[in-house]
Amino acid sequence: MKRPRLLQVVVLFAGASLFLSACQSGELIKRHSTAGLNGGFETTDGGYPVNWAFFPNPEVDNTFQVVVDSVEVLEGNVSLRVSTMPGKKLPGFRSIRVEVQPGRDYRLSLSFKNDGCSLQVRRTMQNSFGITNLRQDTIVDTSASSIHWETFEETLSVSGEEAKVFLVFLIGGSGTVWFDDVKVEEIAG
Ligand SMILES: [Ca+2]
Repeated sequence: MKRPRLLQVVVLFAGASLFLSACQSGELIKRHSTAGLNGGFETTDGGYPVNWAFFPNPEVDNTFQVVVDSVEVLEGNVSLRVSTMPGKKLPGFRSIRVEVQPGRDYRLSLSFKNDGCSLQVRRTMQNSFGITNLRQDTIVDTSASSIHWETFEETLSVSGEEAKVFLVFLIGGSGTVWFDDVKVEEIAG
């Protein structure tokens, strides 16, 4: 009786290990407890801006490069530069969840400079548990290259059970995109 149980435990453990290693190789995130959204990409750890999740893991997948850039900068001292080639997965990155309050308005803004890629930015609203997606919109969808920084800005009215917002950036094609100055700020009412 004992042997099959032990086998089950071993199989379960092996399965869990595989799952964990798949998660770890699937994306890269360096966390920092006080950096917040880090939308200017100024706080870094080991060459990556903290509190942003990059996928696929740029240290594993060579079709996706992530660099903190001090040359093409809109805000502060650095921007985020990502370079892509067509690969198995559409590369991108995701913000942390920013807390917002129902009944209030927020100014959501972000800037980018595109050289050859297609870019989508999706905004997702979640409830306070951070597990239910209540509303999702594509707020940027462009393939236009530009030699200048482009800024997207919207007024985000929070309602109902919405309590958190996060952004997902998806980058297609071959080229380079710079990002800087991502903000979610309450509009004083
Ligand atoms: Ca910056």
